[in-house]
Amino acid sequence: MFTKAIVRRPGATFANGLTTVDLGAPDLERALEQHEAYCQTLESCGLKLIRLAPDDEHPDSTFVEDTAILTARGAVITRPGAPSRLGETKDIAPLIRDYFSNVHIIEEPGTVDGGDICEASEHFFIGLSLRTNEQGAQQLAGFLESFGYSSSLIDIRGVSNILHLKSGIAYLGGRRLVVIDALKSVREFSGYDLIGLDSGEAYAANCLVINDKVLIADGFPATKRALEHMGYQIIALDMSEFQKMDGGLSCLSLRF
Ligand code: CIR
Repeated sequence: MFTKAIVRRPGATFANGLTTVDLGAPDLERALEQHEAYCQTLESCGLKLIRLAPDDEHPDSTFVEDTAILTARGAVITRPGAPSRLGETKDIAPLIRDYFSNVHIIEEPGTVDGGDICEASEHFFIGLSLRTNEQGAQQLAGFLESFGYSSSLIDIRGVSNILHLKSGIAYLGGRRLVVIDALKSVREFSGYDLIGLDSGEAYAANCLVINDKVLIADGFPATKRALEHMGYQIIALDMSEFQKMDGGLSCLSLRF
């Protein structure tokens, strides 16, 4: 059960952030509205929000998920894989220490982006990507093991169109994973119930379970229907401006 989340509004430089998609420049006003709707949704799910002030020096800093891995037994401050994002942990680290007593830090030459880390109950899938390297993944696996969790590495470096592991999968609880086609045959996912996505709905893979609700991006009707049919209570949120910057629902908060 989550009770809190850290969020950070997009700063004035948001449109200067990194992106690999060709969807046009984001509109800051719309991004701010969408961010506020996201925050209000988290509050409506019972979370108390810890709101960091916007950070114009780091255009991608609204994607707070990439700066830490928060678990019930301890936290890990990451070392983001994009050089322009390295400074983002500066404000996050002291805040995490206020709430967690067991805190580790990914050290150079390791890099880890939180978007590559998918918690599935007692097990963690760690994506090896252009952002999370092998040294970072090994350091993280060791920290998770010290917390009593198992983990496995999933190499997504050859998978096109996803920045992070969680751009392509989401854990819904039990043995259920939402997964894009390109990751369906990953050996580590055998033994899970895989929920596929209709063509054209791959972006909806980044959905987010918040207590008894599932947040999904708006505009993906087949995914919404399928999840509702399975009994989930869905909240659909407009994510258009964050999608333009390669971001999804999970990226915008650190839940604990
Ligand atoms: C980046 O490229 O780092 C940002 N524009 C998007 C980060 C998205 N974060 C996430 O999926 N956890």
